Amino acid sequence: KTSPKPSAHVAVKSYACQRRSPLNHHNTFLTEPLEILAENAEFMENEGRNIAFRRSASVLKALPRVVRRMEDLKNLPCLGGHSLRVIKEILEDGASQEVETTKQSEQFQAMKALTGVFGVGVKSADRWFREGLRNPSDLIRTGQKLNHTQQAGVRYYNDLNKPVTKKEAEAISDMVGKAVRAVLPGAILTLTGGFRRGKEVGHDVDFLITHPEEGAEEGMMPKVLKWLEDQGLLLYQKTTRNSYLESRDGPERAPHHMDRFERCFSIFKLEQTKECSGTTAGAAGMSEQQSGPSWRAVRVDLVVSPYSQFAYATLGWTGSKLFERDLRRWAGQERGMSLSNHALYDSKRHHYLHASSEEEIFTHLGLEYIPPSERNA
Ligand code: TTP
Ligand code: MN
Ligand code: MN
Ligand code: MN
Repeated sequence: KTSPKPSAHVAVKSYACQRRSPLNHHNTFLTEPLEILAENAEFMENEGRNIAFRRSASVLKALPRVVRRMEDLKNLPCLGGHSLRVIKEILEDGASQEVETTKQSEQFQAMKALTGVFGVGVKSADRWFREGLRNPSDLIRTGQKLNHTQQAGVRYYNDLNKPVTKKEAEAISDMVGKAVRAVLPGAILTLTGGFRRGKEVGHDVDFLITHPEEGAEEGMMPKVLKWLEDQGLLLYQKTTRNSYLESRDGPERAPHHMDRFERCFSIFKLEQTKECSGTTAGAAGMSEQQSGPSWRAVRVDLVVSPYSQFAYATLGWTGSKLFERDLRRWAGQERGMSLSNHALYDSKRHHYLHASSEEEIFTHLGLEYIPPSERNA
């Protein structure tokens, strides 16, 4: 038998779904710079590099104490050469030259500003950047052709880039709860996303809606939206119909991380109390915000799931994104199973595994249960 590891070295598992990642951890001074490099790689559409830096940062989030020397990183998984160089530089010099240069770069700043517009992805942002555009005002000034989502994104740019507080999320939760119960008594509303993981602020508010009677949830979304619309609570909405059954094997199959639930990307009009409503300085084309300092715009995601898939939908929409990614990777690589936001399929035994709670899904996957507050990978 080999002697036990010196206690200074903690064992960290290599899949994020095998680790506990609390919201507040000890190594923000390392994870934030690594995540800047990840984001930059995302802007360059370098997915391999993006995920490598995200994984490195995530491993450091699971450590029980501050990293002080390179020695503290011995035996840790997922730390590639590039990440190690960055960490070493921060430990020795207090900052990484590469990270500082990236943060200052015109391209990084422009991509951040342009992808910060709701409805604008990396591809459009990159095209605009190469045409010399740097921020949302440039889009208006040069008369770029924008779709409806992007128009709303520009109009509410300032508000949508202001963090949503837990209190605001609760206020919206009350509104959505009322709408849901009004159109379908007995319906269940669950807060998902970052707020379910215990975050104090978010970029949006995510909800999952279901009803214990299978099928009763069908057709709910338009009714909920109409109720909210009639109350004057919606500034923007775009619904996507459920297409799970009809186009499962169709040519336009979504990437595996996207699901086929009926969902709505929306912008809510949230009345604010006096002390919360700071002045909203509007950039070009965003003047609508100035007339209404008594309310703010908030991004809200609504998803409707049949009761039979509710546990999978809840797990899938709670995040974090890296936690979800590793759950699917674990299922495939370690269990020969296929996990989606709808179901878990055992590819060896050729059957679907039913689950009525998240705990059951972890059990099916042979994983220790990790509560939402420790999925902040
Ligand atoms: P987000 O709302 O994008 O992220 P978040 O709530 O973790 O963080 P933030 O505070 O910035 O809002 O997504 C929430 C979860 O939903 C995320 O884990 C991934 C999942 N999701 C899907 O499963 N399918 C989708 O199509 C989208 C957009 C998200
Ligand atoms: Mn690396
Ligand atoms: Mn969210
Ligand atoms: Mn969301």
